[in-house]
Amino acid sequence: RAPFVSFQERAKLATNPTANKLFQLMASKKTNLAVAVDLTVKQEILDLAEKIGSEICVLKTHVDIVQDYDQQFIKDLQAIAAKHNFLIFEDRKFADIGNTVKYQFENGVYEISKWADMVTIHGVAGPAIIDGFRESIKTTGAGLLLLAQMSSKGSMCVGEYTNQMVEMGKSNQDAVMGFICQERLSAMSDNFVLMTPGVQFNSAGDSMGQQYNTPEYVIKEKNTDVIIVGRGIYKSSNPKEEAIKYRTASWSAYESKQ
Ligand code: 5IU
Repeated sequence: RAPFVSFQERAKLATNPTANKLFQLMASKKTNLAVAVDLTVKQEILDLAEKIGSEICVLKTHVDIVQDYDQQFIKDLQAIAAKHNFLIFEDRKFADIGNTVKYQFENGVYEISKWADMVTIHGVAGPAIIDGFRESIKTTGAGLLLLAQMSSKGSMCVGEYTNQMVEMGKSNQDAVMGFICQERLSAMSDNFVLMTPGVQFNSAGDSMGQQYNTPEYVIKEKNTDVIIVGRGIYKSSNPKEEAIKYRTASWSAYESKQ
């Protein structure tokens, strides 16, 4: 395994402002737990964010599933993020040509560029997709997360495609803050944040192709940095208590690598 480098040290190596911010936040708050809040009513999202905000480094949204979305929702979420000190990650999975993703990022109902600290990007369109974000993130300092691997069964983000995504990140280190991946590959340098979805303590998966690993396995064996937990937390009868369990498990797994 690659030698251990602490989040504090990785903050100094970070080439993207949000990567720097997130490494520092994780080190000071002592949490590498991100929560995927896939709820469809804004008040439910805000209530959950308020409950678990103290335990997390990142809250991941799918803003296009919120049935009663409005700009106040974003203001309220940002206030909770500021109060509890976490970042907002819109998992938009942009995939079109640069000119189109620029509109999708900056315009439309959601105006994602105005509020997201980080967004996800597929590489199918080729590296020039990143040019669609460059101008906007120059002012906000937001980070791009490249989808190098997926958790779902039969994912086609594998092999040479994955290698090319890592190369795409390395050639655009100013804009790219890290990767969504299932494992640390040797080519993934320490300036990048590695975030892993498909995490749950006790589940074999779901009926729609999702596959799960435990926090320990992901952080320790697969050597990534952040776990992304959705239903394992937001479907729980006591999300706060469950978030503490995931936080503790993933943080001790991180510390055990020292
Ligand atoms: N997500 C994945 N797998 C991936 C990618 C994103 O599950 O490879 I890229 C998203 C989908 C969902 C969250 O928002 O992460 C996982 O939710 P559950 O923990 O409820 O499965």
